Amino acid sequence: MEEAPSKKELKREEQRYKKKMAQAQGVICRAENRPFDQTILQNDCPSKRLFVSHFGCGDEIDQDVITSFCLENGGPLLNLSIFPGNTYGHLEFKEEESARRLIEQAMDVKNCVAMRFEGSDNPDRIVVFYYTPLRLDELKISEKMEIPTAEPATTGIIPGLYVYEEVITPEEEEAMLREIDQNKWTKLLSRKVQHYGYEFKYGTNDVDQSQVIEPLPQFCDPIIPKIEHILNEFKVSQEVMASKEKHTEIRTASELEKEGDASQWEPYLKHYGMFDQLTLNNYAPGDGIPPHVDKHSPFQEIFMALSLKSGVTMHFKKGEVVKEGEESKSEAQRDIYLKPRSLILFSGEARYNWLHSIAQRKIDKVEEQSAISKESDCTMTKLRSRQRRVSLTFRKVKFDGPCRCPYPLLCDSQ
Ligand SMILES: O=C(O)CCC(=O)C(=O)O
Repeated sequence: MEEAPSKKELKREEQRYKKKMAQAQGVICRAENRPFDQTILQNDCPSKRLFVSHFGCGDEIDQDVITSFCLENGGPLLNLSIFPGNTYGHLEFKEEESARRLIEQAMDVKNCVAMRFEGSDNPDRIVVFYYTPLRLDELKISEKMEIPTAEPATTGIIPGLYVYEEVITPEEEEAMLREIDQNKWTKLLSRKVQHYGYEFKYGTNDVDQSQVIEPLPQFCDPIIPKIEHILNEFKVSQEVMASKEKHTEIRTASELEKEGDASQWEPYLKHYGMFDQLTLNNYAPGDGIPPHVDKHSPFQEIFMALSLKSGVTMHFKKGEVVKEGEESKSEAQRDIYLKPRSLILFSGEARYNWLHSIAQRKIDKVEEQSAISKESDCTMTKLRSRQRRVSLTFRKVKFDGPCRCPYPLLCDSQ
């Protein structure tokens, strides 16, 4: 049986808690640059919003431990935001009652709720909670982090964009990078590149079609069967293919199944063949790529990009919505977070009518549903530090004349 702590030990523990509390209050009030009583509320003035402080480095483990603690000791959460490199975060319960329950259950010292940080690498750590009247969007820390909030990448988030996660294992990812790094990187303004198959020509953004083609390099071996499997889902319309004047429509097998008749469609791969041009981009944290569409006429409709090592927010901006006899402009924009080892496939509107880019930043902000909370409306805002990211863009060179896509605004042929 564990011995009960002595009076002296309890006193020491209380002093330690008090010191942590005072430190946390000081850090929050200084960083928020507001008077104490507008920043932190006393325990007899409850609020459904709380500051949480002293949790460690603010990584995903911290976020999960704090989430579990809040759900168990409080109730359903609406949002929990922690910011890497900052020692405090902000959370909001659905109901004030939940915040009150957490404060009451875990209160050790007046005006302070402290939890032992079990699950972290430092189980001795004490985490402190305070009521606050401030909403997340009122915090100075949020302003400092003025970064667009990205949504997790999902299929259909933009028409024609498909997303496939964990297409390779972490071991395959490491092995690919080792091989890739044995080859020479060419330095551009804000990233480094390698090209395979046809050489990519910057300036005209196309390829030298007369150049002798090299097969895709061996380091692609783990991903090629996955790409084939994905491309096998795609079909092209025989009817439209027969007419050289029309844009070739593309559908997936499951879309055709829903629509009814698949007999007039043939496999995309059979018609166009496997990708034959590959561009590698190496981004250090802070690097990016300016807004662009992959030039329409030199490449077939479908292209794919694989992310290695780091996730990143990709910004998409819609060109123009083209309607018959009418010119209308749309400013539609999406920020989409691509996970490492995920593959995105561009087709249709996403390929032809949306510019994509990566902003030059070191941190991305992602809002996602909590995997821990059963509540479907509990969102977690996470700041993710970028690491080195290497992307592989697979394209198929096109020899059959100009592009006839229905999006002339961003088309080099129309
Ligand atoms: O890094 C990426 O995922 C995108 C690369 C890209 O847009 C390009 O190579 O044109």
